[in-house]
Amino acid sequence: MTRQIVSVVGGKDAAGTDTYESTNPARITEVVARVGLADAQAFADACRTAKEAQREWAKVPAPVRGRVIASIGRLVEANAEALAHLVTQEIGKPYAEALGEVREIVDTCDFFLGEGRRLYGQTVPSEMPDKKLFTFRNPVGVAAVITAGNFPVAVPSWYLVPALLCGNAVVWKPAEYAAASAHAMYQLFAAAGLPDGVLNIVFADGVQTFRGLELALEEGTVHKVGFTGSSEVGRKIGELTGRHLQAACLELGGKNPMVIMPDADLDLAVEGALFSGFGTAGQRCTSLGTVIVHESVHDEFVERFAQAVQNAEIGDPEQDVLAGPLLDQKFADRYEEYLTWIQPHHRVVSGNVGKIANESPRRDFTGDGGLYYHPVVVDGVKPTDQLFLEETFGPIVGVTTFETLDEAIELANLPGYGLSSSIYTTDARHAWKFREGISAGMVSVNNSTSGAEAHLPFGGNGKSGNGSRQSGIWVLDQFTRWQAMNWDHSGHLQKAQMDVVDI
Ligand code: UN1
Repeated sequence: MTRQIVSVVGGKDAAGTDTYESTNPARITEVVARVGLADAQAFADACRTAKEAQREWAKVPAPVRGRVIASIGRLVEANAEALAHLVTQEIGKPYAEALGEVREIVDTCDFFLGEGRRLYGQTVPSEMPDKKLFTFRNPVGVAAVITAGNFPVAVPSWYLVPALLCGNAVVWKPAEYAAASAHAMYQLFAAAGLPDGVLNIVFADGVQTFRGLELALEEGTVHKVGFTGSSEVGRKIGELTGRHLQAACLELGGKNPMVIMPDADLDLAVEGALFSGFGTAGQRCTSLGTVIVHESVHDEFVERFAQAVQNAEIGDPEQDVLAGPLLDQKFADRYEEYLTWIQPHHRVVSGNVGKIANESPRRDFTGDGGLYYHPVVVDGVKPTDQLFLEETFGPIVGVTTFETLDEAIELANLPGYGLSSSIYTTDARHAWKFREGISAGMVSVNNSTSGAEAHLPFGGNGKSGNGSRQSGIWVLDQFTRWQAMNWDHSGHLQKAQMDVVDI
């Protein structure tokens, strides 16, 4: 049954001016939802509605807001399977992963419900007697949250939950191709007792969203932008918000390296590379980009890795598979472009790269016309190759070699992203050296590049973001502004730096 969904602003459905069809990538003729799309003015109006609602929401004591977050967590948990099935149907994420993704919303709520009873400020000593200094966290106001569809519910919750807990209102613009999943999550959040207008969901295409955001920033109705998506769009959002003297929270792409030392446990490394590279069909921002393997273990690693990839189950995401189809037609088209980056000097050790052989690389594994591709492993990648330097959002992993750890670290940093990274080694000294040298926001030792836990700081540097961090206590700095207060009870004017007590 096709769902009909529209934006919800101030608790009311808002009809769209255009329609988008969100389809099931495992059966591309199946329309999951018909989505009414808003225009720029409607986006800006939603921000105004949010601003009004935020005034009252900020007055609700933080522990009470924490109780609402607790209810959201319970509601999501009670509806986890239905939501996960919808995610699988709409974006083709294997069901076990989709359930894990829903679990991540609950984890996020579990963390922040208690933060409602902390949200600590500080008492700070003054340089003068009879004077007290304090700090407070104030909400920023309205957060405009623009999210991708590869994690259609968990990653949005990383913004929504802390933003709401801190006393902000939110206008959330999810990816159109994941609209039904986002709408279902919105309904669970709304049912937990959020006052109308505190959380709003607006469906719009990229152009209208950008214009709407521009209008809202000019009107002063957006005070923080959270964006997860490509580095290219992130740069535009960063420029726009920068013009309004705001720093957006940007979570962008990655070209995440995995270094394999000669002393690594190769079984573990193969398993890690398989999941990092091809879980979620390689469509996580934390997915493995390039394996940087020591030349002494290169041949053995590549042979075992290629074998593991050949044996991996790709197919119906409702089944127990490593990967399902790509997210959406747009992503499949883009992925086929990335395949053209494969050069004659490369050695394709797994998968089918039909473009080169003049045939489609798509593989109809289930016979339902899904957007499936066989995972590709490309050996002999050079540091000057596009395949080495740029993100390839999809099931393709490059392999290159190194001689010294210093060289491996240099190679790992070379593409200029800085989201996730991994090293496989049994020597702790190598792991510590890698941690210090890698410019990534996240480092794994003997583990996948993907699969960060929901209470550690998540985020990247360079082309992966502007240093902002989500999750855990660190995200509080995105959704609150510090306010410093001094209170003098000496009964006379004490001047800082001028009336300092001598001893
Ligand atoms: C993303 O792809 O945008 O660390 C986020 C991970 C997941 C989140 C990925 N928890 O792989």
